[in-house]
Amino acid sequence: MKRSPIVVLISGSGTNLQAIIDACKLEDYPGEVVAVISNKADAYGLERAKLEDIANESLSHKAFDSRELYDQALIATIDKYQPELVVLAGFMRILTPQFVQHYQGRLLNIHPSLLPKYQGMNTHQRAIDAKDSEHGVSVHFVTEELDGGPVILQAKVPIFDGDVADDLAQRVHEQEHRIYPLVVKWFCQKRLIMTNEHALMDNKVLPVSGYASEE
Ligand code: NHR
Ligand code: GAR
Repeated sequence: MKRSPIVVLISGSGTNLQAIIDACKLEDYPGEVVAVISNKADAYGLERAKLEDIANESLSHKAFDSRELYDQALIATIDKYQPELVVLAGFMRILTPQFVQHYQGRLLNIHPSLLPKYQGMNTHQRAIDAKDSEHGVSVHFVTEELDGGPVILQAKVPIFDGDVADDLAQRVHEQEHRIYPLVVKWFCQKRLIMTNEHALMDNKVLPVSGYASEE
């Protein structure tokens, strides 16, 4: 079986990266992480890549005068590895339309909220402040609209009385590590396709909350 080459973009600790690397070690997994790229030189995820003998590079946005120039350099860095799929795993830079178009339909993100709720930052605190009884995580195709691309899969977690943002982050992280490798697998199996702003799974349009949502 040929494994689909995957490039993972990170900015931080890379626990989602690790979950995907670990899944790729399974005998029948259809993907392979060929490179890890960080916009931060001190991201622990780069150490994870080194420990696994995976190519890794840091490309700091600070060395570029504009987002357009940074994203051009990022495209050049990624395309050296000829990925079929580019995975954002805690990558914290907003990407230009030019970048998103270049990888249209093969760019995934994991966002720590039940989208369309809580796009942007500080999602756990915002869910607590809103007195929500549940929270969660979404994997979606990346489009030009920030955190607005079609949702593929979500997982929910409860919010308990007295929870602080860190409790919730931890609970959400466990779910992230389950669902991201699963969605990556579906993509590599060619079961998952993005067409004009919809996600299709096995040729069926997915509902707004993604696969098997009861809403
Ligand atoms: N780019 C596009 N075009 N579309 C999306 O859906 C994207 C994206 C880039 C990143 C991840 C995202 C998230 O899951 C993501 C989705 C960073 C910011 C942000 O405001 C917002 C959303 C996401 C990631 N970044 C600041 C910026 O100025 C920098 C913040 C920092 O460095 O700490 O780029 O939430
Ligand atoms: C994850 O919780 C991910 O959902 C979130 O950052 C964390 C990265 O953790 N992403 C965003 O907030 C994007 N704005 P990790 O580095 O351990 O995978």
